[in-house]
Amino acid sequence: MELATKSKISWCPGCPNATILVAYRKAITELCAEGKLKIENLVSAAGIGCHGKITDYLNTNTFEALHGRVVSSATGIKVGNRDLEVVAFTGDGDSFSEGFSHLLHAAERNVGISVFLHNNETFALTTGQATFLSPKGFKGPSTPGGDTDEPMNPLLILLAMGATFVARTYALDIEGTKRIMKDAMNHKGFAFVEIIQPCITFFDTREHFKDSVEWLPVDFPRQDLTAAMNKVREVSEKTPVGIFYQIQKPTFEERM
Ligand SMILES: Cc1ncc(C[n+]2csc(CCOP(=O)(O)OP(=O)(O)O)c2C)c(N)n1
Repeated sequence: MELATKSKISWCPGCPNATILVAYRKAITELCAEGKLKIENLVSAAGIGCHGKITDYLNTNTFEALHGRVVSSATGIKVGNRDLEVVAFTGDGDSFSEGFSHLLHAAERNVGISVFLHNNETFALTTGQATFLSPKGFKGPSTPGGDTDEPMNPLLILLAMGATFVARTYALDIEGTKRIMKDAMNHKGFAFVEIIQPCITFFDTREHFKDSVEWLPVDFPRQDLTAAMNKVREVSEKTPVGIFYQIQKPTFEERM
């Protein structure tokens, strides 16, 4: 199965968007080999931004949405044909600044799609402005004196909205990212994965994350909402990755 296209990769050399692409291609290949996915049933959708170029490099069905509208577009695709496996790639600007309400309502309704957030904590394609996920003090063209806001906590918000699968991974850990992507795509219901994706040009956090990322213990109580909320709120030197929460509930398309 050839998942590459003829398009020339135009991300900055070394950009972790490319490792997300590799992890996703591996996830698709393995899911197809395991008989859990038919390639003709897969739709890879993306929003606008550097992350959105991923659809150019994927020989699957693809959909490029307007800025901030990938989750609502993916919802429409899923509701239109429930046999499809729909994956929505988004950026922190794309879903937490521009298209926030669409994301919240899809989680609340438990739409059966997977949302993969490339969290580089900045609007990268437009040269590094602050988003609502940028840390306090973040300096960029829109905040030359430093962002005065505290960042939102994306996983806490998704847990509060009722997402039935909530996970985090690190883009430069290709095997770990692939594993989480497969689990998300196998999940029946709304799966949200924050992928920490350092922007090597406008906000290079690789030094910080290379030592701080730490997998959750295997016995982490995944069905305990309070435990998940406490874990994603923890402030420490370490950044926990793994599946924080997973439960089963009727999906939006089932209830329709
Ligand atoms: C409605 C609308 N507003 C603004 C823009 C300009 N714009 C294009 S890409 C982009 C930044 C995207 O940032 P993010 O979603 O975080 O993705 P990244 O580039 O970091 O992957 C913006 C603001 C647009 N295309 N459409």
